[in-house]
Amino acid sequence: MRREGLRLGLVAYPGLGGSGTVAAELADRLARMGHRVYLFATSRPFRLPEASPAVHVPVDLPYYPVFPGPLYTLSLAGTLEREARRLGLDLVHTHYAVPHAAAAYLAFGESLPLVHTLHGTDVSVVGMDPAFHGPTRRALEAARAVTAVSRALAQEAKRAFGVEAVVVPNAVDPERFRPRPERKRLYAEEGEWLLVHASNFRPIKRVPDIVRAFAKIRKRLPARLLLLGTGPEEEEARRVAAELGVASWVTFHPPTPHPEEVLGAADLFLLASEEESFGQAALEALASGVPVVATAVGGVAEVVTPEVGRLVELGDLEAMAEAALDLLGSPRLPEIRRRAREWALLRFHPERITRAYLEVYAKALG
Ligand code: GMT
Repeated sequence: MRREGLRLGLVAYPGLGGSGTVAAELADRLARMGHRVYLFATSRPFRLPEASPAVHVPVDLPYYPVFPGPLYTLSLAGTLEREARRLGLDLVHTHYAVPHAAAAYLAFGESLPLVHTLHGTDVSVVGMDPAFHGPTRRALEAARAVTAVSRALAQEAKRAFGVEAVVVPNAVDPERFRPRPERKRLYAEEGEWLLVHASNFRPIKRVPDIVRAFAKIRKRLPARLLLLGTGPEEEEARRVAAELGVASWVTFHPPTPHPEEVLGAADLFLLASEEESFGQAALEALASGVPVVATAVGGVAEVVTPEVGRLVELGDLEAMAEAALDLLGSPRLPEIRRRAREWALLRFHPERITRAYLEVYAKALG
C-alpha cells in the first residue's frame, strides 16, 4: 500500500437500491480516510454525500442507431480501461456483479486487481439468466476476490457460480441513522404508532403485503403506515390500501436522499420481501432504534435477530400483524429499541466494515 493511500475505482448503479447505497457510502468513507476514490456510474449516485471527497466518474451511454439499445457493458469497460490508466488506479471494486464484473474483466482481464461484491439478485435472479451466467461466472472466477453481503448469499454464490465469497456485511452510519423521536409528529397524529417501510417498490419487495398486514394491525391499534420510496408496485399498494379501507392512514413518501429523517421517527419497520440477501433498509431502521418485523428470507436473519425484531414466514400476513402488535404492546419495547441500535453499531459499524474491505484489498493487491 502506498504511503499516500490507495487509488481505487468503485463501480455502482446510481439509483434507488441497496447496492448503490453501499458502494456510495463505502466510497465516501474510503475517500475521507485519505484514499483517492473514483466512483464510476451513469449518474451521480443518489446516496453519495454532496460534499464527499469521492469523485464521480460518469459512464456515458452513447447511442448509435445501428445498436438495438445502449451498450452499457461495453461503455463501462471502455471508461474503466481509459480512466484507470489516466488515474493510475491500483484496484477496481465493483458492486452488483451483472454486468459490472464482466465489464471490468473485459477492461483489464487479470492485469489489474479486481474485487467484486455480490448483492443479491445478481446471484439469484439476474446472474442465473442464461444470457448472463457464463460471462459473469468467468469474471468472478478471474477476480482476486469476491465478497458477499451475507453468509446466505455467499452460500448461494457457491451454488450458482462455484465461487468462494468472503462475507463482508453492509455498514450503517450511526451518526446519521439514530433515533429522532422529535420528528414523529411530522408523520403521525398524537397517539398513533408510526410503522414504516422503505424500498424501491419492486414486486420482490411485496409492498402490497405490507399494506395488507397494516390493515390487520389498524383494526386493533391506532397506527399509521408510511411507505418511503417509489417503484413499479406503488399503484398496486395504493389500490390495496383503498380496497381495504385504510388509505387515509397510509402515507406515500417520495424517495429522499435522507431516509434517516423518516426512519428515526418510526416505532416499527416492516419488510415483507420474498427475497433479501441482507436488508439494508432494515439495518438502517435498527440503527435508528427501530425494531423490525420481516420475512425470514435470504440473509435477513443475519441482520434481524430475535433480540431486535421478529421474523415471519413469507406471505404470512397474520403472523406479521401479530408480531407487530406483540412488539408494540411489549413493556420491553424501550429496551428492544435500545438493543436494536446497540446491535447495529456493534456488528455493522462503518469503521469495522471499511477495515474488512481494506483487508480484502490488501490481499487482492498481494
Ligand atoms: O439484488 C437486488 O435486488 C438489488 C440490490 C439493490 O441494489 O438494491 O439489493 C440487494 O443488495 C442490498 C445491499 O447489499 C441488500 O440489502 C438487499 O437485500 C439485496 N436485495 C435482494 O437480495 C433482493
